[in-house]
Amino acid sequence: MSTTATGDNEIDFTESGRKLFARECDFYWAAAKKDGLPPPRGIEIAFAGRSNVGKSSLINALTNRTGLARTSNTPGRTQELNFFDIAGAFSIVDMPGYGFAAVGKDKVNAWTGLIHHYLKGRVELARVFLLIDARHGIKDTDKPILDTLGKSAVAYQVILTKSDELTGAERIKRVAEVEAAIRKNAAAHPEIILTSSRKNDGIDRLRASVASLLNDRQALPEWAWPE
Ligand SMILES: Nc1nc2c(ncn2[C@@H]2O[C@H](COP(=O)(O)OP(=O)(O)O)[C@@H](O)[C@H]2O)c(=O)[nH]1
Ligand SMILES: [Mg+2]
Repeated sequence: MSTTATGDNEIDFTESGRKLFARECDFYWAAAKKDGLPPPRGIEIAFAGRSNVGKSSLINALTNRTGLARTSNTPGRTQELNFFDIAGAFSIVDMPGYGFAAVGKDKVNAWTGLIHHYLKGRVELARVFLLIDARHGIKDTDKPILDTLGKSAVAYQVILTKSDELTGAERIKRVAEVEAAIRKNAAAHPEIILTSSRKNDGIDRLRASVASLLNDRQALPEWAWPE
């Protein structure tokens, strides 16, 4: 359950989150270069993470689609920032996966440049969901993006993926470890969400977190307001 404190009351955004993601989702823009970003049309929420972390699978699970974001077994295939309109309410931005060694260095530098440019300068960007594979935790390849997020004004929230691969005890240990690692960073949202796209675990919680964020920004459409 994701809640927002409003005086004495806690609002439950679970149903709001479900409604938000049950409507149309449409791809509308791909940006491969810094000067190729779309004209602003409202709040953007970006998904970032290492190649193969399960980002496309998570976006598909969130939106109840099978092929919205392309999932593949070939790491490093998504090379642009892909923008999706969610119910006319906000945009999801699927960022290129980083940390994939088998592509050329020039290409890696170009992607890194684009990612960092977007994270640092985009006014519409309300939050970055930073995906971390629950099996591995935070790795050295995650450090550059953590540094950038720490320096930019945008808040980020860690989402652990593939939780189905861990036992209950391993999950608890991993969450505690990642919490400890980000605790000192003011830009980090303290709540870590454990997810499995495969088992549909944590998906409602993530949707609720998005609804709560939109609500904070006065951008939650009336049709998705909590009852
Ligand atoms: N066990 C498990 N595997 C997953 C899950 N989500 C994705 N995967 C697998 O991880 C690989 C990469 O997934 P993909 O969504 O394409 O990752 P991306 O490169 O970050 O977009 C694929 O083989 C998926 O089947 C999950 O929730 N659990
Ligand atoms: Mg992908």
